[in-house]
Amino acid sequence: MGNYYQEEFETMPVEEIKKLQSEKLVKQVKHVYDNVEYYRNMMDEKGVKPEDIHGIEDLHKLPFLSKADLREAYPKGLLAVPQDDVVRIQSTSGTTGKRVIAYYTQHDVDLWEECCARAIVAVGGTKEDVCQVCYGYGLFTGGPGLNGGSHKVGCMTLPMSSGNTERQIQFMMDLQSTILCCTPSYAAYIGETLKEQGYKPEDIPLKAGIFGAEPWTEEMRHSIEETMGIKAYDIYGLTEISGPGVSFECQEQTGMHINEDHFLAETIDPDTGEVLPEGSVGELVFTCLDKEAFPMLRYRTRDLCILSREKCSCGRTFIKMKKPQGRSDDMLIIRGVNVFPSQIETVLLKEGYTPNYQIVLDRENNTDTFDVYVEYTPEDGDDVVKNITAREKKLQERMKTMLGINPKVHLAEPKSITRSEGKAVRVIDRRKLH
Ligand code: DLL
Repeated sequence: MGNYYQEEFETMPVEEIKKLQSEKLVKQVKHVYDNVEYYRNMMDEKGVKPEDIHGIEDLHKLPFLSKADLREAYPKGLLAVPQDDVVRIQSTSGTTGKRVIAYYTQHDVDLWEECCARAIVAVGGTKEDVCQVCYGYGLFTGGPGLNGGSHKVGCMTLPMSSGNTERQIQFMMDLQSTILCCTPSYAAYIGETLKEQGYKPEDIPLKAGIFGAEPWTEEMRHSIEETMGIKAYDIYGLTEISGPGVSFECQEQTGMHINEDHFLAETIDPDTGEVLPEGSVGELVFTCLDKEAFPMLRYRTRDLCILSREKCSCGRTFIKMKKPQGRSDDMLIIRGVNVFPSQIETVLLKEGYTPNYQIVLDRENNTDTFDVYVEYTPEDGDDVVKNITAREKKLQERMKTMLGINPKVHLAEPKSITRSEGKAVRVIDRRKLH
């Protein structure tokens, strides 16, 4: 059994959660229909009225919202309350086109921060902890979300934002931070810098990390845990739905509990839109059950993952999502084969390399070229110089087995690949330029 921030909800029997979700959904659909012309038109087009929604069993009748809708309704077309009720916006950049702007009433901010507080308590956080938040602050939701959650728990909060790694380490040591919140790629960088400065895991005051905002593998988790002597937990979220804390990991570390009293999750077949049974890989779709200002209904995230309601030893009853396997739009198609950057990360870490890599794609003679740059570690230095070709060949073979196609692997000097302080840039796709 674990610690909870809001035990009444986090451990609510599943039947009761579903009842609560049904009640909230009926009200939410009416709120959206009455206040958001854009979605009202979509419902009218589909021939659905709020009266047709009696509970979660009717969810499938509602139309999906997608990033394209957000773009079309930009900037305020999906706002569901008068602007005077809005107290905050957050925003995220898409890969193409306009930014997403999400709006919050005070109720929405509280709800979001409570979700982040649940995540902090789930990793063992209490008011005695010192929580160092090095997600970016500002428009990005990472910093403000975890900052608010940390306040709610009563931790001493260090609003560091990302970057300036020397200063991060100085504050960590001087103030004895116990919980670190940042992207996993930045955590790996902080860990690498600590190691270079001569700190051993037992010298580092941290006990836990709350890492998310980008895909990362189990291998990367183990590598960070070892370097820093901590437990590394996953946290997931997206700006459209609120920010970090849509789901969070508990001490079991086998997937993230979705805050189901606020966010209703489905997985669908990304091609047909058909709702899939729990346990199969599909695109995650979320419905916000009680957000006021920006209440997305059936929002397609593009994230691919599996939902599972297996009993959890932490006592939480919320459904779990497995680590997202990547976004359907991050998937690379190289010479016709589907490749996720996370597969490459898995191979590298298994073979004893660091998670510092970059994939470069280009086209030559109408064929895709596929190069993977991988750093060797300073300790490997002499051996690499002697055996570079053999080492590259071995990695290449391992990747071929995992991916089904052959990349060209280049071992690069330590520190030659740019480090990330936020979301890592793993792929440079020059094919688009031709
Ligand atoms: O990244 C919110 C966040 C901040 C989550 C801090 C966790 C921690 P966006 O910038 O809108 O919001 O990006 C959302 O990032 O659809 C996923 O593709 C990806 N993502 C977020 N968390 C994870 C995770 C924030 N734990 C998009 N694992 C999402 C894999 C993640 N991908």
